[in-house]
This record gives sequence, C-alpha cells and structure tokens, in this order.
Amino acid sequence: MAPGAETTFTASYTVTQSDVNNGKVHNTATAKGTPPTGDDIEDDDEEDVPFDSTPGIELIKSGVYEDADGNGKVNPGDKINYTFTVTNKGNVTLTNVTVTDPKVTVIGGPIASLAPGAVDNTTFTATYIILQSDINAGQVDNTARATGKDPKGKDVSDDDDETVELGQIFDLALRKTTKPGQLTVFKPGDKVTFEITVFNQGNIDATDIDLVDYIPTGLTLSDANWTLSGNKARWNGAIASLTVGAQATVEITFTLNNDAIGPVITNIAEISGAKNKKGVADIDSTPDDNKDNDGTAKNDEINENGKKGGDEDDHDIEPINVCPDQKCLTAKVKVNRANK
Ligand SMILES: [Ca+2]
Ligand SMILES: [Ca+2]
Ligand SMILES: [Ca+2]
Ligand SMILES: [Ca+2]
Repeated sequence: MAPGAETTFTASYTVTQSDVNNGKVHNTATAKGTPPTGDDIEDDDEEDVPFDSTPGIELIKSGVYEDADGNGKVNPGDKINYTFTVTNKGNVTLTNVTVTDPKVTVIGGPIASLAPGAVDNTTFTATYIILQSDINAGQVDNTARATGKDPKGKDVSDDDDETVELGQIFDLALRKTTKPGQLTVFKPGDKVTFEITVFNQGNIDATDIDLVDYIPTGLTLSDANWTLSGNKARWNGAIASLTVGAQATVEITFTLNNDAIGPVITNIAEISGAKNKKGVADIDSTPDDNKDNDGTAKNDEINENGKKGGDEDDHDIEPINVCPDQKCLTAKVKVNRANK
C-alpha cells in the first residue's frame, strides 16, 4: 500500500436483542500492516452505533360473567373472571412485568422477562364477586395496569379498562290469599279479608308499586285503605320500595252482599303499576288494571311467565266458599244460635 493511499474494508454484524437492550453496538477495529523494515504497525478505532430505545407495553383486560350458582340470572355471589393480555410493544426486553387492579386481587406473575413482540395471556388472572350494588348499576367497570421495567430500569406501563354489563331483571309477582282465621264458608253480611302479597323476584329494587282489585259480583268494598273506582278498588297507598328478594303484604276487606251467590266467589288482585331506577320492564308480566289479559289464572301461582303464554305472575285469583242456597244459610244460622 503506497504512502497516502487509502482503501476501505467492510464488515457486517447482525444486531442482537441484547445490543438493542444496551442501546448501542460498541466495537473496536484494528488495522495492521507490515512495513519494508521493522515490526508490524497497527492502529485501533472504536465505534458506537446507537439505537433508539422505544420501550412499550400494552395491556388488554377482558372480563367474562359467570353464573356461579347456575340460577340463570345475575345475583350477588356470581362472578366475573378476568384475563389480562400483556404484550411487549417496544424494541427492548421488559423485566419484572406485573399487573395490578384496584378492584380485584390479580393472581400470577411477575413475568421475569418479556421480549419485544412477546404476548402473555395466561400468567395473570383475577376473579371478582358481584355485589348487589353492581347489579343496581348494571355493570362492573374497572381499570387494570401492567407495568414492566425497561433495560434502564425505568417503569413502562399501560392501563386498560373493562366494562362487563350485568343483565338486570325486573320481576314482581303477586299472590292473593284469604286471611287465616276466618270462616270457611261465608254468607251475606259477613266480612271477608284477603291478603295480597307482592314479591320482588328480580335482581333490582322496585319502587312505587300500585295495586288494583277487581271486585266480583256479590262483594262490596269495606276498606278505607282502598278507593272504589267502578268495579275496581285501588289501594290508597303504594309500596314505596321493595328490595330484591323482599315481600310486602296488604289487606283488603269486603262485605258479602245479600245477593252473594255461592258456592264460590272469586276475587282477583293485580299489580297495576311499578317502577325501577333503570326503567326495565317486568320480565314475565305486564302491570295494568285489566284482568282479562293475564293468561289462564292459576290460584297462588307466582312462577309462570305470562309473556310466554303462562299465567302472569303479577295477578292472582282467590276463591271463597259462599253459602249456595237457603238450606246452607239456615244451617249456618242454626249453628250460630246453638253457640249462643
Ligand atoms: Ca346467578
Ligand atoms: Ca313478574
Ligand atoms: Ca292485567
Ligand atoms: Ca290465590
């Protein structure tokens, strides 16, 4: 090589992940030559090739509702099972990757090392137990955070929120019975008292429950807590609030008319109106003041679905035995006199 001459050598090096993690490739080259006389001569040169370090992490949280008690509806004690998918979106390895969530205890991890592009959807899981307040809200919403450390020891994190909708079921039912401790057979002039019990069978609270009673021929309303409206009686009050699983009972009293004809008189009551915060319709019945749209009435049944052709559960019949003829009346009178 002549004095002043110049030549170029080339070399290539395949970058490793560890180089990227280090942020650079550093190496030293040595040029060496043999002069006409004397020892070999040489020269070194160092070179740093830097890389952009772009740490990145992505979290995707997903929740799936589980009907833990298998009763077909959302209730307290049912679960949401969460999975957490963590992806290294950057170009450097992340270490000590964790997932935290303020609402649940996250099981699993930390992941010791997560390479660029690597996806982990099995390490972290969590289970949330549903509360009544969640069902009232109609959803469970919360945010989890994945955090890892980049090669410089700096935290890299990503948040993801997840909303799991909870099915709200509004379901009231009504059962009408004859109040215990009364006659087994009634006659004109007797009073008869019925009990109307309303059940909250849904998973959200009910408010403003109104009741109507359809007065049959032979009975006259004798109850100041109810107001006569044609051949119906409307309860003066309203059940202000009926919580999930609760029941409330209201009484109504009639007097048997002189024209009360036996052997049986059947009286019907129905829920004429009800509300809930979400404005959800009753799942299997329709509150109103029409006794002719409630399916085939079955005494005391509160579990059929009126919207699928069954007996609507928000109304109920109650028959009472009434003296069918003069013979019965006479017998009754004799019994009463004998007792005196
Ligand atoms: Ca359930
Ligand atoms: Ca119902
Ligand atoms: Ca009706
Ligand atoms: Ca009944």
